[in-house]
Amino acid sequence: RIEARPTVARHCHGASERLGKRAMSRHIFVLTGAGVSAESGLGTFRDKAGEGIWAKFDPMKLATPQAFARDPQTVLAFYDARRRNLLAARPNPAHVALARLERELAAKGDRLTLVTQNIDDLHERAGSKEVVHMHGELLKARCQSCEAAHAWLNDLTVGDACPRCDRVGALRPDIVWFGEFPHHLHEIDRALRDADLFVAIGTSGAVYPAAGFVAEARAFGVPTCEINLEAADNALLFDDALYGPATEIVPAWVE
Ligand code: BV8
Repeated sequence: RIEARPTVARHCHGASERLGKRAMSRHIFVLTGAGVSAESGLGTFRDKAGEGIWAKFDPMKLATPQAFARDPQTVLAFYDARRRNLLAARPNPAHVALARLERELAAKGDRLTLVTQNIDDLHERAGSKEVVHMHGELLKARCQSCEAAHAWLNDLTVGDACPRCDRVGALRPDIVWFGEFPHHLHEIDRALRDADLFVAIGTSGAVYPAAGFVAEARAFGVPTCEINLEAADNALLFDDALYGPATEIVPAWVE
């Protein structure tokens, strides 16, 4: 476990400690990745041991619109398995701590912007009220005919009809695949500009545009902190870092 680098350990101050110092209202921007849900058993995509999801499955064969057009059944089976895994999973102390941070900031007239790359609902189940899912949601299906999004907890099959327009065969997972535009980028950009602190938690910094948010924050003069199990691909762009398992580091940081 690498302790925070002493030279720049100023920015990963505990969130509440920052509140103590606040001269004006505080706005903390948190970006989470698969690492925040790893200890809930959901698995990550890339890890140094090469055990991640994308080590077992080829994302270009499962997480692109072309893959879905070519072989929808295989893509749907991949997401059905992950949906069943998610429904059996529980939020972990890192999710709970971030939900608490949202409440504590709001109670003082301050603000947490929580943007997640994750398609799970563990932030919501832990009590977070405002979650920006930039890569979509595993528990939703979207109709490619009428564009309606529907809560979807069961397996999704090609023959399912859209509950709104009844069109058969038009439903897809409401997930942003590689090559597709992530959701809410304007809202994210505005929040990044306005933030007093940018914190990335449990993300490898391998996927854009999310991996570029830290550079944007720096360009806006926002202090940046990485909370991760190990240094991300873009670790050098962070002013400060705290390393260790999210279920330990995040509750301590929120303290
Ligand atoms: C876009 C949903 C245009 C699916 C995901 C060629 C063709 C098309 C596009 C591209 C291309 N080449 C490059 C691109 C861009 C591409 C990209 O970045 N590719 C990478 C691979 C180079 N990006 C896109 O296609 C995006 N769209 O570019 O549109 C555009 C252009 C400009 C501006 C706007 C738009 C769309 C990307 C979204 C794809 N969908 N997810 C699904 O989930 O199945 S991405 C996928 O990676 C995951 O969903 C995940 O959200 C995301 C990022 O991964 P991480 O969350 O960081 O997870 P990872 O496993 O990598 O890391 C886990 C971290 O946790 C590690 O650091 C680990 O150490 C740590 N950890 C582990 N355990 C713990 C822990 N930390 C704490 N505690 C622990 N216990």
